[in-house]
Amino acid sequence: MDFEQLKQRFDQAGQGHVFRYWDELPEIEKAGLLSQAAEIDLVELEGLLDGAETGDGGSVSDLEPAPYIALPDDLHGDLRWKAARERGEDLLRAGKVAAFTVAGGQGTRLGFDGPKGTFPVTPVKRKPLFRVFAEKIRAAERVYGTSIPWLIMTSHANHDATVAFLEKNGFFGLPAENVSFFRQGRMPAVTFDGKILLEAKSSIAMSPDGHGGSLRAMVRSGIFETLRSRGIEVISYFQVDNPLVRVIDPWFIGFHSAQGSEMSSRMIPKAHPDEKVGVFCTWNGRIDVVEYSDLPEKLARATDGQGRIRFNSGNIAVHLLETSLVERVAGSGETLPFHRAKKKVPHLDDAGERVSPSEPNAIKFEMFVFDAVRMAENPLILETGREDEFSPVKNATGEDSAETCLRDQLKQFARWMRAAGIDMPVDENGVPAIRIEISPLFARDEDSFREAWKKLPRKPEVRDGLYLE
Ligand code: UD2
Repeated sequence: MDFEQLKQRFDQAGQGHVFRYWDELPEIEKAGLLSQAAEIDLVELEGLLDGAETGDGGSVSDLEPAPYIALPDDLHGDLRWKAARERGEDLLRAGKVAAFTVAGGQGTRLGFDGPKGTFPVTPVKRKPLFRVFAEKIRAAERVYGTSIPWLIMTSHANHDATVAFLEKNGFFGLPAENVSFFRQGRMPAVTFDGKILLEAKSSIAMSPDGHGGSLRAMVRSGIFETLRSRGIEVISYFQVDNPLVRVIDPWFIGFHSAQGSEMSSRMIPKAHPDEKVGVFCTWNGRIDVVEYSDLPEKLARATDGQGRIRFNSGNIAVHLLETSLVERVAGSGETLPFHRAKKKVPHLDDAGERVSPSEPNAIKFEMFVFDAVRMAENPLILETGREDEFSPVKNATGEDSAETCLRDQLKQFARWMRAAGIDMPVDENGVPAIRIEISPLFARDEDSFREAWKKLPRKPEVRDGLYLE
């Protein structure tokens, strides 16, 4: 679309000010501004400004905790879990599963300069998050004799750096043709009265449209079509910040498939009422996720008859998405709702001066992938162990930091080793005194560790810095 056409559209939508400085811009900056403006769907934006489409609303008084399938006491003795595992393994062998990492976030809280997936996270080798996931995928490929495509969603800000990092590292052993990247969409920030903000004379204040934007970005990029043509049916979705995640989980895939679920989610019992995870609820007869910031304090603190947290079902952002759901939600019919957040957005004022506000001055729009749960047929929620699957790196210090994540990895490795009969002293919290690391290529869980250890012809000395691959 050329400038005149775009300008006319923006004028009609009451957003013509975006081109206020057009005449004074050098050609190259004009091109940049045009391309940003062309990215904006003015009809969608107008709908949002009218409040027609929003993730808010409804009455929380109708919320009930959502039902879920609990972890059995004896995972191996439980026939239902065994059958699920076998079913999941069949789907994996048949090549029906892809892995998908959302890595478009800005990682502001961590204060790390670079894409979060490049953050060194493991105790001995200091492997970056992306390498941990790549090794988990390679391990599953080996076990199931299959090929698992890996999709990575980036943002405009981190796309080039992310691609360059994986290329430089040879995709950590995965075939290049099996790793695909796509950029997520963006939305403009608007003032409280709906005017698009400029961050510079030639640039609109745009920001990522949330991990929920991943579904339509996947379709728009053409990668979804490629997945379909490869026969993929299930997309295993996880966040870039959690190295403990079971990237490929046969139990989960099996339960998902047996129930004919279009979207399944792993849950953990919340550690405490203020833990920053969304909660699975039933709302108006459908399963839904209420984000922690939206759950009224009274409900967050409510307990059941036995003193346990009533809204207990924490969302760790590990989902399985059926391709049929992605197609529907990312298509032209139903779309995920946008959530609004009031933010401080630096911008140009009326005089063309740049201001950095000290109070929220603008609205940003984001979609959340978990809103797809309520659009899914037969959604399923499956419990998992926190210690097995969830220790995200979000903050520079304190809860969910690099330090807590390191400790949780060490605890997991020590647990596997002790279960295999190895002498591994730990403190009262289960943390070993020495640094050890087990590559996903050596073992994926307690059982595969026991097997792999048994097979080792010469057992290595258990000492600080032990690394098993
Ligand atoms: C998210 C969930 C929370 C819980 C928690 C578990 C939301 C709103 N909340 O909290 O309920 O499940 O995770 O760890 O999701 N991302 C993008 N593009 C974006 C924004 C985020 O790719 O535009 C990615 C980001 O790279 C990360 C993930 O989404 O992998 C989560 O983002 P976050 O760190 O902002 O979410 P958080 O910690 O508030």
